[in-house]
Amino acid sequence: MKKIDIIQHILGERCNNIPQLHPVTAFAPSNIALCKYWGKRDRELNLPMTSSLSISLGDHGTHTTLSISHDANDSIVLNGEVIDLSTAFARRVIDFLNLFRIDNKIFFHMDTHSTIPIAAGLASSASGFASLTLALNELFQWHLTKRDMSILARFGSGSASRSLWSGFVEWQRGERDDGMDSVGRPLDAVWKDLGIGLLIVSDKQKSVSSREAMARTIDTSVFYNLWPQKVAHDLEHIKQAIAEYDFDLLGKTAESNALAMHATMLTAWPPISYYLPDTIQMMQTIWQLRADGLPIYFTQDAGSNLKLLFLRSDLSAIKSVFTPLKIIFPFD
Ligand code: 2P0
Repeated sequence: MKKIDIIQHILGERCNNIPQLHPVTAFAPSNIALCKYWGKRDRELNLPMTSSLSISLGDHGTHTTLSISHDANDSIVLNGEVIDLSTAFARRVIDFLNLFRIDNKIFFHMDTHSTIPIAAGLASSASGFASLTLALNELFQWHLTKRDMSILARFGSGSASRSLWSGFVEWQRGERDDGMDSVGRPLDAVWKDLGIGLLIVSDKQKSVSSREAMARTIDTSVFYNLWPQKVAHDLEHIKQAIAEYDFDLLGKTAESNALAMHATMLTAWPPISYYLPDTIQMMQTIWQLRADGLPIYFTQDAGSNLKLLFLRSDLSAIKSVFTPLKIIFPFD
């Protein structure tokens, strides 16, 4: 199954819509998975092996302005800097835009700006491709539902399918080979006191992309077989925790899920580790604080930085231990 066939199916006659002449701007939030997406069942369509569940980061994310270019090529500006079109970042954006050119005659100018510090490892592809999809929807006046846009955003990056909504979002695995049922779905829940802290351990670029790490894990780790079982268990507990505002259940499940994901990578070959010595040090600090009675948990993605989970009532205690710390209350 090809992406272009799915796009034609979703857009129908709208494939030929003439783009607006003025620039359009769209915003999508970054998201942090509490139950991770780790592994694809279809690498062309970015279809996941399992469902996943995230929390969006309020007004922290990516603003993308898109217009039709008068030049005979695309141009990309990222956080005020013109990007060389031969870079991996530009190639990925251009490959995505290639899916939406009418008769290959249209070129785009994309100006994208992240409100999350790049060092946080969260200026990620998720909010980037979600905001680009929203901008395309506006530019071409497709009037798509968010559900359909989550399918298109997924073609840029799997986790982008969760960045179309605020709050808690489940990306449902789906069963179909064409992925028409592999979509984001917002949960009807507000948790005002839930806090997220971005703990920067290193701002260095990771050496293995998450895309490569997922593929290598599936291909070589004997532990990967256990991952779908782990996710099924964790998803159920995270949904229960959200429904009952049970912070300890939420934190425990999210932390354990992240550790299990990293365990599958450590047992891949060649092995993959996103841990730096300071990552381990911070984890031990968190475990000690918890043993001392402070309810604080972490999650970790495909990078060395940690994301803390805590309640608003513990904000000052947490700030006194971790500096500098970027604090976000996703429902404020
Ligand atoms: C997640 N990650 O659920 C997981 C946890 C990283 C670790 O989704 O290949 O950039 O573009 O579909 O979405 C990062 O992977 O990968 C990611 P592709 P993506 O947030």
